Amino acid sequence: MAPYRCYIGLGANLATPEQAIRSALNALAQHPRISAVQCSSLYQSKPMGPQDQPDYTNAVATLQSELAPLELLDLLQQIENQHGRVRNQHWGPRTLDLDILLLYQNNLPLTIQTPRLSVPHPGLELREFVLIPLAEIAPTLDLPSGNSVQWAAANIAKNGLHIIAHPPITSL
Ligand code: A4P
Ligand code: MG
Repeated sequence: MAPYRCYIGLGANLATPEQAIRSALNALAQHPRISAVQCSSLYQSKPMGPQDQPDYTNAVATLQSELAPLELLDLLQQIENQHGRVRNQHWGPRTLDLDILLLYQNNLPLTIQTPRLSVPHPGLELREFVLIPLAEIAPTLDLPSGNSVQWAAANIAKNGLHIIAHPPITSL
């Protein structure tokens, strides 16, 4: 089975968000069936959804995975749970959220529509805190709309999004 090239959105806005994102990246980089983890800078963003919650720290990472898509989702949810994730309010505050944004196999984009997993992530092109970090690591990638990530990132309202830290150390 050919490996998957995966793009993962990371977000957190409770406890110690930057630490949660760094620790999640380490967990991914150390997994035996994951390699070549690379991450964007860390960004601070205004909350999308309910405004009575702290600002978010967001980043986007890319990695190569031998895990099938649902196995990858299981792993991401396990890492969320290890970081104290409690699911309550939709779009509410969270210690760690890991979303699969895009998947490629043999350089071809995959479309997945199952009750547990929608890929491409349906919110992908509407979120400045996804597009701008994604453009940092994969500017020439084409989005489901046909636009390049670079174009979409340049044309979305920034909503105060700004870099707060260099890209975390990554595996090769
Ligand atoms: N699921 C389906 N497709 C996917 C996918 N591609 N990746 C399912 C990951 N999970 C996927 O997610 C609910 C279910 O989605 C999972 O069980 C999985 O089977 P969840 O994380 O448990 O719950 P949620 O919060 O209701 O939804 P979701 O989609 O994670 O929330 P969002 O849309 O990511 O929004 N503001 C800023 N600035 N930055 C943020 O990162 N994040 C949110 C959360 C709100 N506001 C934000 C941010
Ligand atoms: Mg999620």
